[in-house]
Amino acid sequence: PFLENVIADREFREGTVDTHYIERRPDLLNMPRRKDRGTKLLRFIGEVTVNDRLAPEKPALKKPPRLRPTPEMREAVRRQLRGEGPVPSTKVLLDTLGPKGLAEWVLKERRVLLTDTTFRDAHQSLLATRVRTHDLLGIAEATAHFAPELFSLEMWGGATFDTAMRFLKESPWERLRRLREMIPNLLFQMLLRGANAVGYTNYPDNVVRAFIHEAARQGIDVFRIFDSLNWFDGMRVAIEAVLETGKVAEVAICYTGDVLDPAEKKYTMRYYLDLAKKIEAAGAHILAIKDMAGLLKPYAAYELIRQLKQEVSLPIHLHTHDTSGNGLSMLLKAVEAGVDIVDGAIAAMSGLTSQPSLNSLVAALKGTDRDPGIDVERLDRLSDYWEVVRTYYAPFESDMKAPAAEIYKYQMPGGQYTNLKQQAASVGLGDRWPEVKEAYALVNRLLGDIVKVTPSSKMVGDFALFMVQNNLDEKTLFERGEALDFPASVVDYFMGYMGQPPGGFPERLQKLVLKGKEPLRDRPGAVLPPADFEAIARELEEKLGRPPAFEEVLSYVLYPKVFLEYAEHVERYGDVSVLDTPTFFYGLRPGESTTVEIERGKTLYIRLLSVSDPDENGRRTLFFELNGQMRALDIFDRS
Ligand code: 3PY
Ligand code: ZN
Repeated sequence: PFLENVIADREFREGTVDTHYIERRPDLLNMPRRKDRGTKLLRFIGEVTVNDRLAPEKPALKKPPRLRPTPEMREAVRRQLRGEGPVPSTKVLLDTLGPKGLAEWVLKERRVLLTDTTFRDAHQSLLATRVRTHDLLGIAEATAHFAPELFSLEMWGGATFDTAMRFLKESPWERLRRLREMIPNLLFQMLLRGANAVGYTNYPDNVVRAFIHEAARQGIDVFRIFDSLNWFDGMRVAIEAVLETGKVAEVAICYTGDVLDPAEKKYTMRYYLDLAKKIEAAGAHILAIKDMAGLLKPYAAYELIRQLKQEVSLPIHLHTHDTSGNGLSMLLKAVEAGVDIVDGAIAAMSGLTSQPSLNSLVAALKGTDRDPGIDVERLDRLSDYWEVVRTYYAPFESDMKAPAAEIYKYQMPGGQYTNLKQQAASVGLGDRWPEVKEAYALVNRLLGDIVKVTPSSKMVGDFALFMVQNNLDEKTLFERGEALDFPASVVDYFMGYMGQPPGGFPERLQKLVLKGKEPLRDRPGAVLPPADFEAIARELEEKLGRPPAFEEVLSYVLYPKVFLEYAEHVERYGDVSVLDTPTFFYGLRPGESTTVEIERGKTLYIRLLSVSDPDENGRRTLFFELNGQMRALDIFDRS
């Protein structure tokens, strides 16, 4: 089996193996994958069809247009990859010039450079992070060829890492590798929560380091690093690790408040300029302004970018959310002030809590001296694809229909604004949403006005729900707090597990929450015992019954329970990422069929013929056709 596995292995066939190949790939020692993949998939489809479909009625879903690059587009990308031609590949620039050279190149570009967030933040913000690898792969080749002028694709990290395993039952690592294969010319960018990595709490330093090294090895080029409290120490280890990899350390300042508000005492221009200088001194290659809630207003953006440009010499990359509807005007003012790179999303996945539309931005800048030089027609074709694919995810859409200027008051990050509303509804507070928003603002004030972004924003959200559920206001919180058990995230926060907020913790509230427990005053990463990866690999081998790959050890360290449940799902149903999204979410109806490419050149044709009524034990029999053969399957109906 070992030789068979090696010969079948993609890395081996491509001839990219190095001397650590065998050591890195213990999975090659496993028995050949069981040949019953078809049966496992039928079982999964059966379960979804009978029990787990997202909606009782399957919506009429169209197939997305298949976008094929023209021969000219293919030639242009081939030239890019050879380092020739009018439009350089940013990926080739990084690989040849290194991160500093790339940053110098960015500074010299007159055009404003663009990052497309469609593969990560756009769907995290609009569709609860549910977009599947299958649909990303469906547009990957076209994206590389229709928009080769992009600076980068943000396509990994943030909430996508755990969501992939938790809800989509697919491997985030496999997503990265497969996209990398199909998109050789664009920089891949990820969002990294500093010492929280892609999680919700601080990890030991060696975990953060190992995660970054593995992500870099597997294809991430640009690491956007932030700390959820703008605590510089919380980013230090991550910055150092990225610098070791030779990839781009893009270090972020999270923007909050209103820098032009004369009443602003904490998050002032001086605050941002000082933090930017610290980031520059730490060796960052790019400075990011991460406006996660869309609070940066157009004229504030102009002033902020103008002054940052005077005081730091790094390229500036601006990220925002369009919740207020002012996103595009804000980006235009930032472009006027000299911002180097900005984030947007493909039209059909833009707007509201997502990023402003790249298509609109490109159209607005056409013919100006900072024209991004991208063909808007081609972006529109990419949007045609997303317009159809987005309909598959309809159950994850929020009911937000119009821009909300109230975001300036409530300050909730893009994804959270709609998520928290659903969370409130799920705990029976649906009709008290206005109170939840007010509580969110109140909690922020009680905490001393903190930066709110994952994970600190989740904590504020949990705290706000807790206030409303317990009918608390500022006064009764302190009167009754002794007797109340605060949400786990709130306790974690006051314990210092998310780091230290600028200005410290409000003491009275901290005492109330911690009830005598001693909080950390140091960096959690420095006091948490380092992960013993070898011992963890052995422990995981026990559980899986096979030696794990290193990436699996990392997934397990970051998300033990989620990873094990995912691994169990794979064991039971095989790799379900190969299914098309309508089948994955809604199953099949009698008479419907689907084709599944389980590996290159190996396709299963599956048709559901009929579903019986349940027998006295609640079992239904499903008749399938699998590559021309009849298959019957019993599924217990849990309804
Ligand atoms: C994340 O951390 O997932 C974010 O998108 C923060 O804005
Ligand atoms: Zn964002």
